[in-house]
Amino acid sequence: MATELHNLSDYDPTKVPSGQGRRIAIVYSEWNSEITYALRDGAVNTLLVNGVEKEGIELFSVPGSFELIYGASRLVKSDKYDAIIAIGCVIRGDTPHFDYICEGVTAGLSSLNVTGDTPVIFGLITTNNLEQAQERSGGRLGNKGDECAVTALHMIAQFSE
Ligand code: DLZ
Repeated sequence: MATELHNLSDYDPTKVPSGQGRRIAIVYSEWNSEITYALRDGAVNTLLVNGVEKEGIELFSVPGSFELIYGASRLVKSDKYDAIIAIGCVIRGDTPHFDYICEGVTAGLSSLNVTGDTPVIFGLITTNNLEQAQERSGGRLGNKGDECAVTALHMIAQFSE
């Protein structure tokens, strides 16, 4: 029996905390930019729809997903944001490089959530091919950027003040 896949843009708008007055940084990678720009734009749009002001959203690009760790770390240390969304896309190739990047980014972003005082939301898409990434960045499975934005608002509401 096939597993039903979750649509990443499917959320109950009545249950999303308002983002009014919140400050959110999005750090996104330029690798696979067709995908990461769509994820970034999805996150921005969902934040705006849920009350975050345009001035409350700041965007930072880094070359590749591996650099999301340093980028997010600097943003955590700045203490300027209520949440940070890290967006990247790693597509499996012919070598084990995929595994090293995925493991590195996952460990790096995870450690920021343990050591820092700002939630870092995991917006890394890791897929076997471009089609799977397209499906998750505005395609038939929604947009992971939307999911990250909603998650950020929940984390802020739960743990701030
Ligand atoms: C080198 C590399 C490769 C092969 N693939 C990807 C990828 O699919 N997605 C991604 O975001 N970045 C990739 N990179 C770049 C690394 O993340 C990193 O920028 C370089 O190894 C330099 O540190």
